[in-house]
Amino acid sequence: TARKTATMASLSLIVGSFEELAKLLNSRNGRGCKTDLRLDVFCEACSLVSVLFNCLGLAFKFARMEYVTKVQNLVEASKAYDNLHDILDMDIANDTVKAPGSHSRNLRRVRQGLDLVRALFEQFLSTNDYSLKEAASTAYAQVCAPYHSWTVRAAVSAGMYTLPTREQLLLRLNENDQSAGKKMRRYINASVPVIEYIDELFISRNIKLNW
Ligand code: 1PZ
Repeated sequence: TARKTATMASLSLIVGSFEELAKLLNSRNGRGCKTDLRLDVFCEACSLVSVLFNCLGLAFKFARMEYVTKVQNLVEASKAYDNLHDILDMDIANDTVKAPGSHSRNLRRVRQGLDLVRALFEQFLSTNDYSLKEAASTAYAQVCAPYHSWTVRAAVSAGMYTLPTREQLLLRLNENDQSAGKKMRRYINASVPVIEYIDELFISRNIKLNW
């Protein structure tokens, strides 16, 4: 079926696109300067990640919507702004960096999504004895919970009980323990420089990351 084909190579597609981003960030432009990350290229990689949410079941539909809507907002922004730093500079000029629905705020939230997946994969790889629920709970507590309201944290914690097993997740991703492990490790390595690059955009403009 279409859905099956769509999820077939999903992990490979995600990993490949983040490795491309990491490679771009490691390269220098013609003037020997660090390369800027283009918003449209970034959004394309981020869009692929949402496929993972299809494998987590109905309870995480809300989380998926939440993530997809914010990526979509950035896709819209990419029609007017070339690079990630352009939306920050624009929001700084308008004093709207943290304003609800602003591009910079959505960038911060999407960055949280990417980091959540990274933390989940770290937990998944750390031991075979961890259920997906335990791995996801730890990842969520590390990356997102500190910034979420009590209501959101309670809803997420209830949703954790509906997560599939490790085996079901691997099956839905069309992976086995070994193939998934390799790709998860590659995602971790490739996403770290992307996440650090985004953090540096905020920090270098004197914006703290405590929100
Ligand atoms: C693959 C990872 C599985 C682990 C499961 C953990 C599930 C996390 C559920 C997150 C629920 C998000 C609920 C909504 C939170 C919003 O209040 C905030 C603030 O939004 P704003 O006020 O700025 O409009 N949104 C966020 O913090 C965005 C967080 C995105 C995290 C979810 C994305 C996961 C993406 C990966 C897809 C697999």
